[in-house]
Amino acid sequence: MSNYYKEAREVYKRMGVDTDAAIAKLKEAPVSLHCWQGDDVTGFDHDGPLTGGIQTTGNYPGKARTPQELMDDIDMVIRLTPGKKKLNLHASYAIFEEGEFADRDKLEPKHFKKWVEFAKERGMGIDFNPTFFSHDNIKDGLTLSSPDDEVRNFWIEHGKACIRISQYFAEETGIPCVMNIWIGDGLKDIPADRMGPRERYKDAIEQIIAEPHNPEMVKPCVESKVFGIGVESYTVGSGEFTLLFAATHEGVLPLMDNGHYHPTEMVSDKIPALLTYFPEIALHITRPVRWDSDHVVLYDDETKEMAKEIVRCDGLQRVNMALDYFDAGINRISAWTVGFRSWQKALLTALCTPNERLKALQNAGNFTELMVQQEDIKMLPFGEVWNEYCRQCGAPVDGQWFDEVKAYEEKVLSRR
Ligand code: RNT
Ligand code: ZN
Repeated sequence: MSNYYKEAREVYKRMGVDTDAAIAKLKEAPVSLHCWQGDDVTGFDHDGPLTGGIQTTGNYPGKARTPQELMDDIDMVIRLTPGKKKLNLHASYAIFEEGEFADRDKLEPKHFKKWVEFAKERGMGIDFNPTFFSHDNIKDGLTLSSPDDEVRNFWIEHGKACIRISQYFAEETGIPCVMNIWIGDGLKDIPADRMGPRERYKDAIEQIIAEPHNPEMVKPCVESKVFGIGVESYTVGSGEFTLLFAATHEGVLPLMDNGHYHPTEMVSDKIPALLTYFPEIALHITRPVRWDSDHVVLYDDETKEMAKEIVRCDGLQRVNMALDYFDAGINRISAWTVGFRSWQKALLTALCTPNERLKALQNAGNFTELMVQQEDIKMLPFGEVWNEYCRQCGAPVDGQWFDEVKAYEEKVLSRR
């Protein structure tokens, strides 16, 4: 243990913060690492473009093209980041044997066996996402809300298959699987019927979650959105729709992606609102720049504020945290690493905040001192606590991991 850390620990102690306890707590909080930063949300089951109103921008060389390459890259990220992880997979990352193929409605647990082995060897649980985009069977931009029975039923079957696969993940790893439903369904221009698609979507999700599963081990979520590229005028799975769906369906969690709100709406403020009602919620942590641009998560104000809310609501066990961003314009390993480390920093900062003391000041109406203390906290020697956390996790401290990325780029990524 470094003398710098020992000194920092004393500084924090005087503020009423136990940094050793903070470090110990963070080590136990899982964060879901999204597989899709490694290959620009391409997956392995199709050749077509990324659809569904989302977009990766940039053309940095070295993207993963095969399951093995993606796994190798994830291993790099695991090495370069502290903290407990789950693996977050999309259905489009199914791994087929030579010559084998199963369409989305026919996917089976066996198509994810290699991922299960990968996760188990690394002691990780797995979260899952049906893939309702990048596929030919999307008609007029609609999937689960399509008026075409054949199209809609295809996607309902896909959802059910994903419940079965989620159950398999949970059984194999012994860790609950969070299964997130997000559809890009919407309209580019003024709708003639806003309710019909929502009624169909509601019925479709109900059919999907009726697929047998252990509710302790498989946790379906519904993710909302404001708009997507090409679907600017109407989104079926809007904020109200998904929140009310989760509120009225036992065992379904609302999932908030902080790129999916109007720019002045803050997910940090929504976290305590939802935790007042739901036993558990889920998050997609991203960095929206002007729109749902999915930039790499940084250690910025709103990221810190979201982490603070989770921690001071005592929500580390109730909030299922997942990263969701995809930058194709920079080294993808670095993008993954910076984002994961930033979220870890935000959580550790929150855990090193004298939350009880600050709450007491607020409740006593002592707003002058509250402001002073909140400003003082910003100058605490957090970097030393962060370094200590990295060391204890066997991960490199800041300033000592990027060279490894550069070497990997030269040796591996540049040859792809
Ligand atoms: C899209 C949603 C969704 C996706 C992933 C790939 O706007 O955020 O969660 O990013 O499923
Ligand atoms: Zn998302």
